[in-house]
Amino acid sequence: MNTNQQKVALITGITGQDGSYLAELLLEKGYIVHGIKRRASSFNTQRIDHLYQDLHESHVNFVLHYGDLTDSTNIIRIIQEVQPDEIYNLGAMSHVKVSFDSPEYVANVDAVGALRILEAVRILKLEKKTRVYQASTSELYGGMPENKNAAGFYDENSPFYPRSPYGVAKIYGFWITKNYREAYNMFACNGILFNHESPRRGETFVTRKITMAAAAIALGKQDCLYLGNLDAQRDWGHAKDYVKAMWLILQQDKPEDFVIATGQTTKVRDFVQMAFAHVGFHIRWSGSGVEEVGILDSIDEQRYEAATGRKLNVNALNVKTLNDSSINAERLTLNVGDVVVRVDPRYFRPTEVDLLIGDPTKAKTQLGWEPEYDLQGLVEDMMRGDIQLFKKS
Ligand code: NDP
Ligand code: GDR
Repeated sequence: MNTNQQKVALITGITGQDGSYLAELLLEKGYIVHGIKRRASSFNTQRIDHLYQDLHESHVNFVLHYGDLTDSTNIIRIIQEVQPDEIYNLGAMSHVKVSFDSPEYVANVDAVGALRILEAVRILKLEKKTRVYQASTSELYGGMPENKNAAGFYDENSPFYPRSPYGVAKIYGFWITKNYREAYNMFACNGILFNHESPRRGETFVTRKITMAAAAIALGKQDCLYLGNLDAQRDWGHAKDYVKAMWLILQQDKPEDFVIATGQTTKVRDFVQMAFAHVGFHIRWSGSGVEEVGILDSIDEQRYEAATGRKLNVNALNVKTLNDSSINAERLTLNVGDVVVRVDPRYFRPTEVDLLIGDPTKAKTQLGWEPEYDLQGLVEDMMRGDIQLFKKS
């Protein structure tokens, strides 16, 4: 702790979805928050710009450092300077599909990066002071049906079987964290978090891709959404709830690993329907395999207007979505019966994780963790965010 008794946290991956929510949470709790950001040729701090503080002010609670998880010297130097009470290692190349394209890089960042953090704490003799949270993932389970528990969930005792270079790299992160805990008595913990989303979710993850497309199509700015496997099932929660669990994990008396999940699983195609339903669009599926399409079956006019603040031009069966002359009229026409979702096999993965569903019982009983959002609340939060985004742009 520093002289003011304020706790000091260091977050890797602070510019990402979880890093930004966690930084907000820790600042609210009175922490001094340090974050590591990568140098990029364009701005990558949009999610945390509202937290920025001028370093010339007398007391600063939020400090960013340039750094990279592939660079041990820089990790050691930052940890030495910051002397954190808690490190949250959230930095990662986190896209499962992209990990098939850059497997060696993913191993370097997601696997060896976790080691670099732990080893820096050990080299600097901070084992007794610094607690480490490692961002582990439900991808470790790989969705193997035979590895679920008797009740049909993945829990802290379920065996792992990763199905991507990302999952394989993260399994190293999981085990090296556990090993440093056992070998050096470090307070190092894994949160095995199932998928969590938000209006700040990266735009190429499936939920955000869907909510952005549903908003854009409803506002006449996009014609069609192209997706991969519509039948994949995920246990989706809200990132705001999940960062609370990260913090709770590091506040326990003993270092342990926890599953964080909702205990519900939903198909990608059902998430599509929920997102479009927010703007009053009912989607009907037709065809099969790569030929399957989502067709606009009907529009609930009241819902459309309530969600978008715009009027529909209803014209018997010929329904126009928008009545806004400021937008290119050719792109505005959308008829009931039009295809708004198509399958594109380019989004299929060489090995897929078909179904994930987690059992959060240990987190609920031991941490007292309770999520505030259900899936409907998550979808609404994301849709509201994306409608605002497209109305502004
Ligand atoms: P994001 O992809 O939104 O954020 C990843 C962060 O890591 C970004 O700040 C990114 O920086 C940073 N990063 C990437 N490469 C490096 C590197 N070489 N050195 C330093 N930083 C780097 O992920 P989320 O916020 O969604 O996830 C946070 C963590 O939790 C990740 O480790 C992810 O694998 C894990 N996880 C996520 C789940 C989810 O559903 N969201 C579920 C389970 C685990 P930049 O902004 O510059 O790209
Ligand atoms: P995931 O998330 O791989 O579970 O990893 P993602 O949203 O990318 O995919 C979820 C499922 O949707 C299917 N899918 C598509 N996915 C993407 N990205 N784009 C598409 O067009 C598409 N169509 C269908 C996928 O095949 C998959 O089955 C996320 C990341 O945040 C990881 O970092 C984290 O560890 C895990 O969640 C838990």
